Amino acid sequence: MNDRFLRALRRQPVDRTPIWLMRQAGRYLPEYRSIRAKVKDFMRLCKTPDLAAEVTLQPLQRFPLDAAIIFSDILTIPEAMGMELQFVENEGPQFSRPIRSLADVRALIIPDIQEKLDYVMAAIRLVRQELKHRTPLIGFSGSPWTLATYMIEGGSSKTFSVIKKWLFSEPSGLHTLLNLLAQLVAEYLSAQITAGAQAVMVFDTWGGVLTPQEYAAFSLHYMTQIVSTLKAQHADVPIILFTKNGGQWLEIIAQSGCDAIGIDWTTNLGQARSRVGHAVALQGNMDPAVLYAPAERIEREVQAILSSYGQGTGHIFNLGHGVQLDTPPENVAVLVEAVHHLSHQVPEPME
Ligand code: 1CP
Repeated sequence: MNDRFLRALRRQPVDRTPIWLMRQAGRYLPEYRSIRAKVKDFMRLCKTPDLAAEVTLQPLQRFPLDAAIIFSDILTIPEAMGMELQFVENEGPQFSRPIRSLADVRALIIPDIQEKLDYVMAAIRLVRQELKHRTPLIGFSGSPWTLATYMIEGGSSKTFSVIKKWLFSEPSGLHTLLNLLAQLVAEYLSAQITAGAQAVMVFDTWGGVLTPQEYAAFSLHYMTQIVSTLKAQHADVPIILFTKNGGQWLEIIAQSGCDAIGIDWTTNLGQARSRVGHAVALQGNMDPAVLYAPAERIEREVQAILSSYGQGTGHIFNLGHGVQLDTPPENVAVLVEAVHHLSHQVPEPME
């Protein structure tokens, strides 16, 4: 079995740096677009396990990646809580009735995750059957804070003014929601692990819009709660936390008990490594826009990132955020190939 992704997460010796990409399945792949042409409703695709499994495997058929990530979305949880969700073409997700008060929070359904989100577990079981032991499968969720931004703003936001107004004027209502979400996210990730996910990742896409103090209290606090719950149930399953724009908080994120931290391109990887020491592995951090460049430029960037991390295990190559939808697939092939070639390293002695 190709376990270099799991080994790097545990900071065990590897023959070369493992690579997978956030949003490795999606619109930049013609085979994904052809499925989407048939299944117009994005949530329908997520809720049909055969199709979700097929889409999960598409990038692995094209590129020799070291991990698969289950095809789904972070907004499955709010939808299971009774919030009506629509994906509007080119505008992203929209909730028809966003949460605007404590009464709205109290009116949310507390779903039986196993039952309501069984379609995700079914897709995970299918992918594991297909993959056998070829590559590990990652399960994921949004962070409580990131989920709350969509639930309260009603969709994507640039200013986050509705949720921030709530945060600064009536924080206890927001904490009630975040607490509930933390419990559900832990339950959801635990169910994904039971279904076959071999590592899990929490996407805190919008934690980086907070002040340091509010980041600790409204985002990291709840992710730490999730890590503790999961570690009590599945001690051996690695957990990756990714706060986009969270580079200044690596030291406190590392104290959450997670196994790895995802970092974006605004943080220097080598400096990040010296700041966290041996506490955690690091995942990242190429700017997805490098994939618009000619092959030589992509290769140069791969070399720079690998050199920045330096010798030894504990690095999982990835982008600093998802693959952009107008990325040429050939350039992804160049990237994966470059990581394979350039990262051969002498294994460190066994600990
Ligand atoms: O086909 C389409 O047009 C739908 C586009 C799309 C895709 C491909 C959406 C809608 N979600 C997904 C899949 C998805 N979403 C994955 C698949 C696994 C993979 O290959 O990586 C994952 C991990 C997500 C997670 C997700 N959804 C996040 C966190 C990660 C990130 O990119 O920051 C967020 C914020 C979402 C919300 C969401 N869902 C879809 C879109 C377009 C968005 C983002 C909207 C925004 O920018 O606010």
